Amino acid sequence: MRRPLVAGNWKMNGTRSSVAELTRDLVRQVLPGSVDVAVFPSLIHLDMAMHALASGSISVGAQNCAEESGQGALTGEVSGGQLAEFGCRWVLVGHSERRLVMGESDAVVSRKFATVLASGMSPVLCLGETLEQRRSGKTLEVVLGQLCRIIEDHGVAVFANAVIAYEPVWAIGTGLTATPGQAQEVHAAIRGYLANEDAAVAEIARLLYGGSVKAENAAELFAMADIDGGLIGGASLKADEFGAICRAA
Ligand code: G2H
Repeated sequence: MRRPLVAGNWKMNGTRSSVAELTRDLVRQVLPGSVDVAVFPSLIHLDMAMHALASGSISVGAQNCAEESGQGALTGEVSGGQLAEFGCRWVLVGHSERRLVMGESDAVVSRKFATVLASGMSPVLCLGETLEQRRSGKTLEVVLGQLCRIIEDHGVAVFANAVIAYEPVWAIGTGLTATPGQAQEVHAAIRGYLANEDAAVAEIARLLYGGSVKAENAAELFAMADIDGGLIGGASLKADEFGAICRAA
């Protein structure tokens, strides 16, 4: 019933020539009509990617945005309004690399989430625990705590227009993937948490899994009841593999 979404997070990768090659090869992929597909290039490659992908069904999002939606004196920042006007449909919010490396707090993530929505785009809210937190049995406390902050600030109804990506930090770029059972357990807890607030919203909210998803493990992850697609990092930089992941959704 929920339409799957497969999103490719290119992170800080790519050159003009590699992006030209990747987008050319993505356009040639046979993608299922039943799946939404999106890519998230670096800001400097957004324009190239949008033009190259314009003829197909792949939408484009940004990996980050400022907390503000307008324009003004904020050197180096790009606002939600600017990204929306540029043609972005989605923005990643709260990716663990930004939480842990850039020090983005739950408060910052919450303000960015609101800005993305107010600008007319859909946030992809990333949640996830570190290895230490998992080992000390705090996975659900951490993940649901991150989610709770957004619901407290903005209400649960926002998840009719926002996507959640569960990405265990220990599985990101490490080659370690959560087993389908481990991922499903957390996804079910996220959906259950949403359902306690609003059953209808919980039913339509799309929950993606991210963390070393590859062509070889995508199908078994996507077969889980509460996994509605994936947020794909490294494997999204290879058009053939990304296409195969999309076809597994
Ligand atoms: C998790 C994921 C994409 P990777 O960050 O967001 O990256 O698939 O490389 O683990």
